[in-house]
Amino acid sequence: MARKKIALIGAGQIGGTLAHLVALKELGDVMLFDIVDGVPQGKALDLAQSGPVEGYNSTLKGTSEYKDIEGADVVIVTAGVPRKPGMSRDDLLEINLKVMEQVGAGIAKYAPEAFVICITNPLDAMVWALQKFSGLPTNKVVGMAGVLDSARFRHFIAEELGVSVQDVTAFVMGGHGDTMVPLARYSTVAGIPLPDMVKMGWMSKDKLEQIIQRTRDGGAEIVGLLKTGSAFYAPAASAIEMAECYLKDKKRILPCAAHLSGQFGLSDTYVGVPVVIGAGGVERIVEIELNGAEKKMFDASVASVDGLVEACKKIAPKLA
Ligand code: A3D
Repeated sequence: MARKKIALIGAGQIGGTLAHLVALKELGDVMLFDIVDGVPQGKALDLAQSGPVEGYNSTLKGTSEYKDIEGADVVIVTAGVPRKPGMSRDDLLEINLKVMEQVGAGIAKYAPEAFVICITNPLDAMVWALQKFSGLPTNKVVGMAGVLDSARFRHFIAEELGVSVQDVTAFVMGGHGDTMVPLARYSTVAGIPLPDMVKMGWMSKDKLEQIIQRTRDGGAEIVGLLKTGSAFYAPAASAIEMAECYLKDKKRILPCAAHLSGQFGLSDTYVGVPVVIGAGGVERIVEIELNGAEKKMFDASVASVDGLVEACKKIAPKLA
């Protein structure tokens, strides 16, 4: 059986980390693409040379030509610009929308059968635009944000309670921005919902609220520390988890920016919701019940994503 082919569009901080993880996990061969000639080739060569040490057999190549992504099984898109301190994700919209147009055309021409995971910010609007520009089926184009936001929430909870991150599950829905919706009720420690952990005296309600806010600000905290770019290790690990679910038909339930057509009362919208990922891409959307307060937060988050999508339509009228 031939190895799977994984195309990584964007060979920056996340792209390089993705390539390393694909090789370490032997998920397939890597084609690293970037418009800056030399960077994808150099990173691919460096990573290939760690193969003999790490003991992986993946082939890693770099390119600046779309034809080299031909036949990719999975495409992960990080092309564009990241945030600098003081910038919001939304400030990236105009530049990254143009990038999505080029990337969408490249995927449509050379990898129309691929499962596409978008990471470029502002995430929900960019994945919406990428699906339109590429014309791929909506179940094959998905955005990575919820896995990362949930991982941040899980890390903070585990650290606070002094328990393993493995025993903490967390749920973050909505758009990937300041309005994201961490759902304490659906987040658990060994199956015990967080509000019950508060009742059991493991954590104060105030501490839980602080952690929820720190999760919302999780990206900005790292941008502030790094000063030259944004987070890349955890974003890459999160996208790899999604790719692995698809390639291995795992049917795990992960929060992803998925296309909604009627679910949660929304249509033609990409926003973070729990989905089943398997060989069919996004196979099912899990329509969990939200209480009044959660619904209010989710609606506000959707409204902010809608605003960005409207801005995309103004910049690129063919998306309207
Ligand atoms: P960076 O290291 O700058 O890499 C981006 C790469 O894209 C660079 O190597 C560029 O040369 C390349 N690029 C620019 N334009 C094009 C183009 N037209 N075609 C192909 N390649 C191009 O950034 P990064 O890897 O740190 O971040 C990449 C993106 O992910 C940014 O938009 C971030 O904001 C975003 N991001 C999203 C999350 C989410 O959770 C959704 C988290 C972290 C970063």
